[in-house]
Amino acid sequence: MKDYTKRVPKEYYEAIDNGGRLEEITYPSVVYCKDKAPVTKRALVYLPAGYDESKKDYRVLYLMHGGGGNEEEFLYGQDRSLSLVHILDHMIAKGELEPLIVVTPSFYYSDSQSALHDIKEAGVLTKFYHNEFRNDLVPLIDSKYRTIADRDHRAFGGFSMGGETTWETFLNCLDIVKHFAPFSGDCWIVEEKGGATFPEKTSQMMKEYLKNKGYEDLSYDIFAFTGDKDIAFPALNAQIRAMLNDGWDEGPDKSLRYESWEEGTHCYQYIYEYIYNMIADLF
Ligand code: FER
Repeated sequence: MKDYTKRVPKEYYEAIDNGGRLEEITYPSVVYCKDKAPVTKRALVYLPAGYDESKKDYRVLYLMHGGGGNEEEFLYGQDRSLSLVHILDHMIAKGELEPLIVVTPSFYYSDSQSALHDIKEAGVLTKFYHNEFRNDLVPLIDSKYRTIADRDHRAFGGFSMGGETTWETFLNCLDIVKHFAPFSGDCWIVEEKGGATFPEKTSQMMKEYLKNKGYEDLSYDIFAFTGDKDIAFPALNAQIRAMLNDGWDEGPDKSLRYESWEEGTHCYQYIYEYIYNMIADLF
């Protein structure tokens, strides 16, 4: 059994010379959950060290923030005191992680301020986000950057409401993404925090949903991670247990891995520990 309990080395939180760099992109989209009004969206793009000098194509990991967050949150934490960029730089420099592109978008849009503090409203945005991902963001990233533009080399992960977004992306975009990393967030296909209230029904409805989309034979790789002191633990844990009982980890090239970090709570400090431990295994 692989050990997923290693701590991020302290020095990985410091900047290195010749690390990767960030670009900010904006792109046209529409308000998919409401009136299809045009909006301009924003995302940050991490280009690993060597990107500019090489002619290589790179894998892409999309990472979605949680409720009340924004495009920067996943890279710097809720209070901006951390840096996932430094951790990635160190891992890549040490050869612990193949260089990759990381994209951090947002499910919020310019007029969605009320959803910043309303989890129900945020849940509508996370449910609809896959439209923007498929129609607007992925085509842009694949045209603007040197990506390996296929499902085997695309991953989507997210924290909390970004975990919910990850499950919705799994259900709706399995044809274009193979790897998924829901961190501390359950799937709200049945209802808000339905992973806790209706775990079996959540698992069954997800199966039905994939079947109706014609995705039931597609391979996938889900690596869920949370902490046992995380507010999302009861929901995600119950959902994953139900999914494992339902055989989601069985079948050709279908995998569902799940880890829970001792004492882990609902914040990026722990999410970075999870990423440090599992990202090289994700894809
Ligand atoms: C969950 C528990 C909490 C979850 C999301 C939250 C998507 C979000 C809490 C917040 O933003 O306040 O299981 O799953």
